[in-house]
Amino acid sequence: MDHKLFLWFTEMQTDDMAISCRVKQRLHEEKTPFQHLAVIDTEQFGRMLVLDNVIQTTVKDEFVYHEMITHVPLNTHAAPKKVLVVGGGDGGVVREIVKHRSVEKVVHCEIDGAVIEASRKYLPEISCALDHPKVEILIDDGIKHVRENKNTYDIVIVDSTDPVGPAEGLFSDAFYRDIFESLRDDGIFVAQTESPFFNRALIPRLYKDISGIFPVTRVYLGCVPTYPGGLWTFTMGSKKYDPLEVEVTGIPQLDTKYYSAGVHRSCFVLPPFVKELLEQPGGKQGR
Ligand code: SPD
Repeated sequence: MDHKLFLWFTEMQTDDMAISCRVKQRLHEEKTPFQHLAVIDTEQFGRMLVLDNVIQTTVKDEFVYHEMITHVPLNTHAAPKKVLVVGGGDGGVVREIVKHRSVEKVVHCEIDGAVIEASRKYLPEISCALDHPKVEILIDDGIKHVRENKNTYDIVIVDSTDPVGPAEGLFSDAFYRDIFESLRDDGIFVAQTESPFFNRALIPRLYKDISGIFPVTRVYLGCVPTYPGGLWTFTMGSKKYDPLEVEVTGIPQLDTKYYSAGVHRSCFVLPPFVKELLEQPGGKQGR
């Protein structure tokens, strides 16, 4: 009989639930000053970036997350020129931002340079815009950068890992206040805010913090198969523009696979169990 050894990567997504992917090849592994970093090639999702044993992005499903965290805020703003990305060392958000003609400058502030280097080498489809002439890469602490740059950005996108370890401070009220200050008068901020199934305490807490600072706060959804539960939330804080008031017929045709003018609208339609999360102490969604 012909036997073949199968190797599997398993992420414990909660204490009681895991995702497992059959591994074709282990491409890279290192311990950086901040985290354990691995790039593996899997049968189901292709090459995948894994930080501290948590799937960050895969070549097969990355487009959902990167398009949704980018185009929803950028198409809510009238003409975003200067954009800050905190985290997101794989470059997927940067790749989406440079599709916008109004953008003149992207500052990409990633604390762990090793993530950028590994992504350049093993995930070229995702990292391909990191050398774009509009992009400036800073290997620095995003919390410090935001604190030191007031009234500077039209859009701030926080593409973080989960709220444990190095990313914990990126989910704090103090950080959101500094982001508010770093934005221009009509600026918009968006962050990935985890799973409505498995982060049921976190989402209302973030919603309360952000809506205590920004006049307009909106939560929206995307579906990322490799993230716990698939359904994923993003939370937007805006000083002026409301994404629900965007004239969707004016949204430019971009080269996207998940985001569209219709999705710009539909992603804000929240199922009752998600709405209920936002109605916990912390107030209602909106202005
Ligand atoms: N549970 C994993 C959440 C990861 C969110 N950040 C992904 C980074 C992709 N650029």
